[in-house]
Amino acid sequence: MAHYLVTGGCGFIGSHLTDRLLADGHRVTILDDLSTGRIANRPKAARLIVGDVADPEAVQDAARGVDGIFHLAAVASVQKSKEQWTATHRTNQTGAVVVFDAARTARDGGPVPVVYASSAAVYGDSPSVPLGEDSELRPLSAYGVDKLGCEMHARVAWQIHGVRTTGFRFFNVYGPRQDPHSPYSGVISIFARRLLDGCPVDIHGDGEQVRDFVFVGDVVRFLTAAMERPAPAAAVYNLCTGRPTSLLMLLDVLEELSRRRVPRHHQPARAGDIRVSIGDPAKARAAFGMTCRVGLLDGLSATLTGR
Ligand code: NAD
Ligand code: UD2
Repeated sequence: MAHYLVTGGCGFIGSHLTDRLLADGHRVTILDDLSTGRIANRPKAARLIVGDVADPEAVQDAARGVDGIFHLAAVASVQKSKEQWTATHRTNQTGAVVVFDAARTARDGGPVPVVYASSAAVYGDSPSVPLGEDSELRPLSAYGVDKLGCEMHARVAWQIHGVRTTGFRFFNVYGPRQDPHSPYSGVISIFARRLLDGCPVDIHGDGEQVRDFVFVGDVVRFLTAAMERPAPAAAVYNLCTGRPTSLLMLLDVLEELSRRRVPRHHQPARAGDIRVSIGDPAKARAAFGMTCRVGLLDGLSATLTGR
């Protein structure tokens, strides 16, 4: 059994990943500053170090002796990267460099593999549909640029320092435990909570923007598979379903599932918002021999019931 470091392990995706790793019999150390993550998300069996992923000493200490690192700590909000440009850059890009650097000497002075979260935001307003890994990269936000920077530094980690890295461009991940109370959280968690509370929802723009929603359990399956079979070079894969859902369609389905209707308030579109984001899952399917298997109806039901 292995010992893994999970940065951001008290967050939405990181806590699901930690659950899986522990269930598989591994040891887990979490490094998290609890900025958006919650102690309550941490499985008791995981060791928690409260610290900043952009602090080299904290990360080196946390990584000492581990067999691999899952790097998920980040400011996950596109909107926040607009409001707090410098601070999010420090976490999102410097944090990744610090992690790759620590991975160089983590075990017996030698390198350990890193599996890390990139994002579909690297494509920005790329005109390709669906988006393949070779599509043009035209990030529209500081968040997207920083995630692209992570991928570039991952190449350095491999080519210069021999650290094997696998990056996943997550599309829009959803599921239980995604914080419904923060305006910076994912749209599904916000809409689901509002419906259950009978409150109006805000739709930014006309609601015809399209996303590729991925259930968190599927994300965890790809992350663990990548750690078991680390990529030989600094490979990057889409983590997506290939299925488009507009915001208005999403609301219709949520209303049907919850048997509730709420008023829809249209707000101005967010600056830097991507219009159409649909990924091509073919490269990841070929590499890992699997696909995202949770459909939107099942995933939304699980989200609404919190399971
Ligand atoms: P989240 O906010 O729930 O989790 C992020 C975690 O990182 C939190 O626990 C937070 O406290 C921690 N963190 C933030 N800044 C930190 C710092 N400076 N030092 C240490 N810990 C810090 O978000 P999430 O949705 O679970 O996102 C996980 C990863 O996936 C992020 O890298 C995010 O950019 C990426 N991602 C998420 C989505 C999505 O749809 N949720 C899509 C694409 C990429
Ligand atoms: C998500 C991820 C981000 C990133 C990207 C990948 C979150 C919080 N962000 O960004 O980490 O990697 O996917 O492409 O998970 N919206 C509303 N009303 C609301 C909230 C959102 O209309 O109350 C709209 C928003 O303007 C956008 C869409 O819903 O058009 C999705 O927004 P989001 O914040 O869930 O995710 P996104 O795609 O900006």
